Amino acid sequence: MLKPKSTPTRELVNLDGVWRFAIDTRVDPEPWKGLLTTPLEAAVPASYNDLFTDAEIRDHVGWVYYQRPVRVPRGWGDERILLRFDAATHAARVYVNDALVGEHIGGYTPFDIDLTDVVSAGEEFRLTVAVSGDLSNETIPPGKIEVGIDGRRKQVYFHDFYNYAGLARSVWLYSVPLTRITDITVVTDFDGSTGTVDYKVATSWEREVRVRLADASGTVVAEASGTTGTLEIPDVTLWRPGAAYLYELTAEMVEAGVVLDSYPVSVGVRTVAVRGHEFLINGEPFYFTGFGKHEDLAIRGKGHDNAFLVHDFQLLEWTGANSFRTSHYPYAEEVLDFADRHGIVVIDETAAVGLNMGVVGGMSGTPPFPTFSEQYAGAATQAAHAQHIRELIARDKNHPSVVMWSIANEPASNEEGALEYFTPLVALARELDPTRPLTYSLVMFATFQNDLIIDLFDVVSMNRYYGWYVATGDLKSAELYLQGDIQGWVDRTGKPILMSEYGADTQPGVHSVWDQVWTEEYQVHYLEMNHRVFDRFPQFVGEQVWNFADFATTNGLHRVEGNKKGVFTRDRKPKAAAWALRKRWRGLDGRKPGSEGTAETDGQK
Ligand code: GCB
Repeated sequence: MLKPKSTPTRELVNLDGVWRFAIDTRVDPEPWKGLLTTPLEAAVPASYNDLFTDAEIRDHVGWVYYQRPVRVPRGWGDERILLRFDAATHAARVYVNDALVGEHIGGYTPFDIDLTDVVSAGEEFRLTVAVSGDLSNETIPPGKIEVGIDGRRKQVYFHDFYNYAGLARSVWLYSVPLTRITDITVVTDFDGSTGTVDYKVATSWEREVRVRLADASGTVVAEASGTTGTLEIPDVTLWRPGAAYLYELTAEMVEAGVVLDSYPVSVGVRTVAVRGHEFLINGEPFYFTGFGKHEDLAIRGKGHDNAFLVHDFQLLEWTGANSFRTSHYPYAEEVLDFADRHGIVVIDETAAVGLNMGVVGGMSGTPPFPTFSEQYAGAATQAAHAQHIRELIARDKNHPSVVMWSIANEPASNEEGALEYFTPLVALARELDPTRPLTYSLVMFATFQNDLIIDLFDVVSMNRYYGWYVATGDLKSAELYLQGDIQGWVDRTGKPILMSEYGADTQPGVHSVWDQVWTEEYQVHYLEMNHRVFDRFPQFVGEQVWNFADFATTNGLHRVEGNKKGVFTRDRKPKAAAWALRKRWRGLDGRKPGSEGTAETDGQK
């Protein structure tokens, strides 16, 4: 899927700003048929939940409406006119004036609506978008709506982060030529100093296609024609973790010497593979350091914010992190573009979080009813999950930073039905992208003895909280549990093993000379204990701490102002653990994890 871009043949208008806003219980039944009768306005992009002081809006179940006037540029008479939502969480219905023009389900992937037949160049129309944050067994992530003792509908879900909803990413009106490029796919490789870029260009009509590849200085290094082919780059500069290098591939559709459409994509030449228990980037063993993150900010909720984007990447570099996982849903595309440009490695995760009734059973892990049943994650959920995988790979397949797909976070992989649920989804992901390894993050009670699906996947990603949820405050026992757990996975699988979550809630400013939970010292000692164990296993390919920053959680949890496992606070102040990680990951304490080499004497760039 091509993102809206300004090219010699395409134009775009950004529709971000302040839109009229209302919840469905406070407007007429068909509010799109006129101006929204509301005193409220909402910022776009932003989740709507924390914008207002009204609790009824924050936890609203049902539709909300956003509305604004839009004028089509007058020069677009001979173009196709498209509307792009980078995300509408979790479902949207789009109206132009009085008419429904399109719908989409899935809160973290973009969608287009073709308005060519319903709007006119130079004219203004009323755009109304109904957005629903509701989760059910037909959405990913799944959830269910319960009616409370007071008759109120309440959203229930099985992940801890707050269910922010709304238009959290940008909205665009854009033009494309009538005869146009509809998709571009690139797959890269290299042999010695020669790089190769296999490309495929899809078009709306059969026309001549030309492709050229320019290096970072703009010099054209390879050219080809045809909808598929291979470009060769002599003396290639590879895209490497920590040393990004991007070429630009421009595809053109041509008729009688006239360029009908032109579209550029960034290309990083790199390979990814799993060999035995190693994770290879460009044929070299790679050790992931970094975090599970969230899109989560005060007031904006999951609203994308470029200032935080820049600052978060600065903090990644400051800690020496080389990677992160897009826990627990695909992030804004701007984030992946930034990672491509700055050499940060990404594990790209679907929004399939909470496929686990065992979580409701607490530490016993005993589900109140089976997870993989029609009552919860059944055929409809699986179909939504498949569609989500299609949309994720369509959007992110060309990003060099993305080195692995995470198909789910903490599914009930130990429960009956897991294999039947995941087998077709894994097959689908492999068919759509044969080049990237697959993983899923393992919940604590999915053990090496009872997990049913690991054979489908390439990398074992463990979420483990020994010393926090198990052996709380007892790091000596925790160390033994962790050692035995990892050893079990090593013996069972022989695959690369990654710790995709480990962490301890920490209130900044709380201290102790003893190992007491919630103190800054405990978080540091907890991480040190984990690292001691990881370093004993050559099969270990990485460590991603839970979490980069503190984040908002759902109302029904016993947490104080959210999840405090961040090594940074929600406003990005370092806790003691951030300094400890910086030491380890920058090699300042003697050895960089995953390296056999010596200490970096000066970690500061
Ligand atoms: C987990 C989940 C993550 C939670 C975390 C926690 O296992 O994957 O979403 O936030 O535990 O802190 O409880």
